[in-house]
Amino acid sequence: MIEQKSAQLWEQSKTRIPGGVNSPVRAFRAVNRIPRFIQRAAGSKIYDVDGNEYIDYVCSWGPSILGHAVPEIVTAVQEAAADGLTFGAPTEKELILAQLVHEMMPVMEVMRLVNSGTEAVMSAIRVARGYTGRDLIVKFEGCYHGHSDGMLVKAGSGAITTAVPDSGGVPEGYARNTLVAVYNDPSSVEELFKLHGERIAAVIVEPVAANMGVVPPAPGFLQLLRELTSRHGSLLIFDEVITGFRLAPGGACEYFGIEPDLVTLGKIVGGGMPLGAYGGRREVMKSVSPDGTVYQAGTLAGNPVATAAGIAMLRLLQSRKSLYESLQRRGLKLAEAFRSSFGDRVTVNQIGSLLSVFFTSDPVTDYRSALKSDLKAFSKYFSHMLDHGIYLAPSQFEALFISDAHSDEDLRRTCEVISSFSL
Ligand code: HOZ
Repeated sequence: MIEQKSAQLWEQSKTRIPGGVNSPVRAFRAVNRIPRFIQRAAGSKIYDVDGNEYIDYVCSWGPSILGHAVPEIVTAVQEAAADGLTFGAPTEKELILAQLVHEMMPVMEVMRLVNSGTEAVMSAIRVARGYTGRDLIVKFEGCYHGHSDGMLVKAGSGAITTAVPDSGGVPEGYARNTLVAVYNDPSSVEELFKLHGERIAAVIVEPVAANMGVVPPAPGFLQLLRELTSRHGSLLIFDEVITGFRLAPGGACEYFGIEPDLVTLGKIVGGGMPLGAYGGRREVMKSVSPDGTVYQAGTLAGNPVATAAGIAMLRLLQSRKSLYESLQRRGLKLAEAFRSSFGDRVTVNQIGSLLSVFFTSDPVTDYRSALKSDLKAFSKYFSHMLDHGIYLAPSQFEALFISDAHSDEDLRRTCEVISSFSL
């Protein structure tokens, strides 16, 4: 496979951009390969600058659930752009998008549009603190909630991949307000509430952890979080940056039948454009300025082009009634292919259109069990897939995303490449 242009661009980019990339995992460091510089994408395929075609299972880390360059979304973007790129003033589109989000996720009674998942989480946490008058936040080892200071404590995603789960540059004072529990371990959360219950503003969780690889919640775990937070007057925040509109039209809230107090959304709510949102119970969101004292603002918040893409995306999702069953069918098919080809050398976690193959025979239920994976084996598998035209996240600790654009032929080819791999 030719990778000459990617290699050149990467070398040049390293002189101006740390690691040559604008987000660490993209450097392919964990898999020791040259990152692909992407030229364009369409449907299920992504094309690099050397002219290679790949079946893409990164899907821009989630939002391309309908595939790339969906005509309705592209047209919405073009039309909105022709009317002006940014106003720093309210538009009707923001209201339409907020109403659509509420229809699909009723728990989002009131919401703010922001620019990314990181911003959504940072703001939701501030609201939780402002509303409760408390400082402490509980997060889970290996869960990733963007790169704001307080969330880079035992963080997942690129933070595990690059071996800095506790980032440099985070003042100890910030980190001290973040308590860390073990995903899927009720006693670890109960213990924190026993010790600090009256000081905990919120528990934030990825309802399906997808940044230590995919780790679904054990039965009853999310219910326990709901029950404990309610009992102690703390808020429950679902970080649905990955699960929102992906697991079900109403995300994990609908899938698991749980109503958190606040929800955070990222990329997918903007149809793949830079947009995020946070929101939830009206009473809690009353804390946000100018109605309340919690300050959060931004010229690009609710940007008209991103909002137009979000509206187009959510309308499409609403119109495709069998989308989620069909994504689940494809998820099961790939999971089965991995299990039958790799046997008990791997553990495959799959839920709907999210999947991870862990190179360990033990069950993966939390951060520590995910860390038992054989990273050399992962790297070999990644290279095999890449060299055969299958584009996967370059880290053991990320998800494989399936989209509606993945055709039967794409799946057949993917299964063929999987079965030709030997460790
Ligand atoms: N941390 C992101 C995935 N969970 C990676 C984002 C990117 O590189 O675009």
